[in-house]
Amino acid sequence: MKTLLLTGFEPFLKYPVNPTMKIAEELHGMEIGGYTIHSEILPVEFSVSGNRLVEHMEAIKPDAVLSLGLSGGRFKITPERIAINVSDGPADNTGHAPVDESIMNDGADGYFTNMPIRKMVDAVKKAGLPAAISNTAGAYLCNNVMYRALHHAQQQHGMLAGFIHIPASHDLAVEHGKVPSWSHEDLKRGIIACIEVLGE
Ligand code: PCA
Repeated sequence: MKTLLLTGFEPFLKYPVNPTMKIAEELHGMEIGGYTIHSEILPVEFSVSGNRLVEHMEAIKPDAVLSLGLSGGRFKITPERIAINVSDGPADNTGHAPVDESIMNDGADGYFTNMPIRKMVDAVKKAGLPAAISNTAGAYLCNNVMYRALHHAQQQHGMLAGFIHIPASHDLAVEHGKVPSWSHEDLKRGIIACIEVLGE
């Protein structure tokens, strides 16, 4: 059985709930598509999140690493195509707001995911849920973590790495008041459909 490192994020900015956290926690220990899921929750801190993810990759030595992030306002499940070597955006959970910083001075400008994102999108749609490939993960923590995972995975031959942004859950939308939302069960079903593709 292969191992999949699955990560979710803590709440951040104006989002008091992060649905990726609950999905990651609930899938921990499950077997999906030939992978045993090992979940970890990442902080939303530029100086910590990427390093923490790489530490988990080194400790767990997974065959694949898939990170989940909330994209409040999106209304589909969106596997990301590319991570760029930029950190720029609003304050993280420590108050740090980078402006036009590089993630890694010696890193490539960008990395394409090596996960089968087209097949993931098709599988989510087949499960009756809206999905699309996203061509930008932004320049905030999600892009940061995706970039670090792909940078590290390149040195571990054959390791798959990818990122999926998901919409708000209903419980977040009730508290937030102004984001489109999905049920937690549908979000989780969509992510399971994506992971099943990895086993094909
Ligand atoms: N979403 C943020 C960071 C944490 C999260 O869940 C992002 O899209 O960058």
